[in-house]
Amino acid sequence: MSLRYVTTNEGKVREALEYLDDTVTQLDYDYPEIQAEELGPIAAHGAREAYAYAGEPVIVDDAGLFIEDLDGFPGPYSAYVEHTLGVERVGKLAREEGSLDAQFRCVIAYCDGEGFEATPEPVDRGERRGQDLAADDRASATTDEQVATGDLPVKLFTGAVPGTVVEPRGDGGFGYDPIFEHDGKTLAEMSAAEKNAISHRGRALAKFAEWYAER
Ligand code: ITT
Repeated sequence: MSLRYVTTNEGKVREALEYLDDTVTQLDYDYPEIQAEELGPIAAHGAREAYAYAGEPVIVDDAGLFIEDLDGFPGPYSAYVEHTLGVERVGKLAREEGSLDAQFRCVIAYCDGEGFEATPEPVDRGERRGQDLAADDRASATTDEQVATGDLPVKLFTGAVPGTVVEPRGDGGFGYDPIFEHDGKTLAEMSAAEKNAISHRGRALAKFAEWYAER
């Protein structure tokens, strides 16, 4: 059965190829995202939307930079902040504020319309709209699809890497890589393999790949 990696971000796909075989292909679809403080529910909702769109098994990948010294900013708003403020200006904050401890986090969310055996990895069961909502609420859900996909289980795989926000260095990777330093190097100064070996995405994908091989 084929698996689609649903993302608009080719940088993510390049990294994922080290963990997933070539039956996995990118589906360049910008699924609707909800707002939440944690990446898990955002990724789970996105996986349901992506599955409804693709009609075949999907993973989505939601990631964010959480600067601990700034109460987790920009966290789930990382894409918005990259596109508005820009990565260089987030790096400048580091110069002004001194060293900023941070974490990069990633959640890989898998949905294929089926249920899951219990494993240590959590399952998001959504709002269970179809069963729990009153008839009036169900009627007001915007589409039948929302009612149909709202309670699909989604399996979540998380990964995180600690680091420090610094002024930009290096020209590899993508997004916030030039300003995220781990163990003396920014992620943009690492080769793809070096980044994968320590990164939030690499850790989440390694867990996913092991589980998926058994499925
Ligand atoms: P999709 O939602 O289509 O997958 P996106 O780029 O919008 O693509 P996210 O919402 O997960 O993806 O990304 C959050 C932000 O974090 C965005 O600005 C990315 O460029 C950035 N980002 C994600 N993974 C990263 C990584 O490994 N290194 C540096 N920046 C990363």
